[in-house]
Amino acid sequence: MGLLDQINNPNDLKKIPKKDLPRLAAEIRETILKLVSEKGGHLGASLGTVELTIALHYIFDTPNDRLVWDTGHQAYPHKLLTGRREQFFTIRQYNGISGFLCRTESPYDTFGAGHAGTSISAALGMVTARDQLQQKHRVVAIIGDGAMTAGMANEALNHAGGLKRDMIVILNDNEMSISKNVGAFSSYLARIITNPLYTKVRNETDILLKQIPKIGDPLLKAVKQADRSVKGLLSPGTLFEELGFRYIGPIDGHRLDILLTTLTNVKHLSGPLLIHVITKKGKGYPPAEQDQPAFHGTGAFDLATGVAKKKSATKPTYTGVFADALIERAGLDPRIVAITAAMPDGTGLSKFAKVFPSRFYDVGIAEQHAVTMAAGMATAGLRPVVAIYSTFLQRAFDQIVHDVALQNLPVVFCLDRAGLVGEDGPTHHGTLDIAYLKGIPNLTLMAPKDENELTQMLATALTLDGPCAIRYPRGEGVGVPIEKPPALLPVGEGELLCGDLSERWDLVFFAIGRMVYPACEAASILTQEGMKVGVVNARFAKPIDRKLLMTTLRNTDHLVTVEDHVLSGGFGESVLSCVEEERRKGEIDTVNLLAIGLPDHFIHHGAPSLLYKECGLDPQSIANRSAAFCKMRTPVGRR
Ligand SMILES: Cc1ncc(C[n+]2csc(CCOP(=O)(O)OP(=O)(O)O)c2C)c(N)n1
Repeated sequence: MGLLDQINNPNDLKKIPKKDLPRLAAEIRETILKLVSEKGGHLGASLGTVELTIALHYIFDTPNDRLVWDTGHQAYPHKLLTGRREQFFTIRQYNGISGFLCRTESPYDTFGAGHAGTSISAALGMVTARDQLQQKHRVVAIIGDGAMTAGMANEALNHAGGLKRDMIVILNDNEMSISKNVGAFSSYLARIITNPLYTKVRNETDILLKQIPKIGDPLLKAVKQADRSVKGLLSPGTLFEELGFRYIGPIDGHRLDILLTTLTNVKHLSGPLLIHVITKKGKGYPPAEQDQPAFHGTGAFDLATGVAKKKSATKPTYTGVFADALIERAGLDPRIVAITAAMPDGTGLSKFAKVFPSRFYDVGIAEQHAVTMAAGMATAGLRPVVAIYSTFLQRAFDQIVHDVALQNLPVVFCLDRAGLVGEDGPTHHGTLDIAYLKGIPNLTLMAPKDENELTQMLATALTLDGPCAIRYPRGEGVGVPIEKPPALLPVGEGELLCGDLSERWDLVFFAIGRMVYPACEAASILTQEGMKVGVVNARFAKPIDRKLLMTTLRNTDHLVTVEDHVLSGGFGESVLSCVEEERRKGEIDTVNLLAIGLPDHFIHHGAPSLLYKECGLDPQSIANRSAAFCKMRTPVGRR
């Protein structure tokens, strides 16, 4: 029986002698590697936090002491040590445990996460609650150097340094975001790590720190004072200390002895502490250490070689098509620049960066800044394209409204991963963007039915004088040929895909984006059952093609909208309100309208096909619901 098999909770962990903990670390790594190589998942960050996680649960009294993990993708070792060993192999799968942190999953997951940069704010909230309720426990935020580039992490540091409450921030510094970390803060951390003089002082300070419980506070203060002044001389700066944190480190995050000693010694210190821990992404698995971006999140791979198992894609991905189309546009228009918020690979922009390095900006995990920076660029004559996943753009809502749309600036937002994304689950589904964007004046909102239309939409967006957003799904496109050059689309016009306007239909599908093809399939199922069905590709969620809507409504009594977005505030609601306005004007009679889309609850994780089926968005379900709707709403005499 291995050591890991004996651990059902952190109390079991504490029974393991310290000398055996490196063996436990090896077992945890082996288990994570087995899981991710077979099923895919987040690998690199979790391999990097193995020793840190063991040390934290070993020294702190979790869950009474609160560990607040940032982002959550590095928490596989935490899951293994906190009672989820047996479900571990279900991670990210339908009905399995989450790949991120989830309060409903375990009391050890003190705060849900998936988006980066939240941990210090959440931990500070817990600290203030603890103090107000006169409780006694430690609160520890664990945040990566990438997540530290997020605006809110800095807002929280600023607040915490000012409040001076007892809290610990562990900066898990592996010099990587998903790609290489960017920015001045990252360079600052790199200077701390690489300064040999400073490292020497740090080792001496470690020895002093070991004595801390015995020497008491006055001497500690003196030691820290001395340490601070020496650091001031030798290190590039004392940023954290100036912000009100005691800075401890940098320490080797793979040395359990150092981690255990440091955590034991600092556990009882008061005030805000920042422990700078150096780790390696992918630690212990050479392919992941060597290609850190590829093994951040990965599909199944061959453990011996690190080579991906996935059958190579047969169709181009939306991401890839977007990148190629943008490169082509940028070749024609030198004003075009591209911005990503720490997702150069995920958005496809790393390809753009290779072709146009001086026109590419990775701003770090700083979506708000990305949007306002784009607004500034647009005021000065550039044509910025901001590529941010639908879910992460939620952060920058006010910047889109206040800095871009209100000034009617020509910024193009490319929202990859719109709709249900699958295994990453509710933190990552892009199912709210139509709702948060459609109410913004001046903004045009499109969603392509396939990858060719994506290229047309991008080309069209870049001709507009105001802001525009294009939402498109994760993964492979439909496999249609891509026309070159892409045709420009008339703004606000959809297209009638099937159905003859000279005859009457039993129903018309008004579908948008990725749901257009499933609606066509549903239409052919119903046609085989003898119904007459029209299908419209709406293309625009804003403005809605009212003319086409009215034309089609003159041909039918039944309209069914289909979208991969929440119904509340979605495309169907916009269509409904157009129909209602026209009805009030007397333009049309009463229409039976059914909106098919996502329900008003958060959708869990799992393969996209399973999730879409569960939500009734597969072709057969769309057909069944629509047929039942028509039957129910058709007067008996006309059935
Ligand atoms: C708001 C937001 N933007 C982008 C992402 C995508 N993302 C997930 S992990 C990650 C990098 C995090 O880097 P770091 O905090 O250093 O953790 P590491 O993976 O290096 O351990 C990014 C950009 C996200 N989760 N949240």
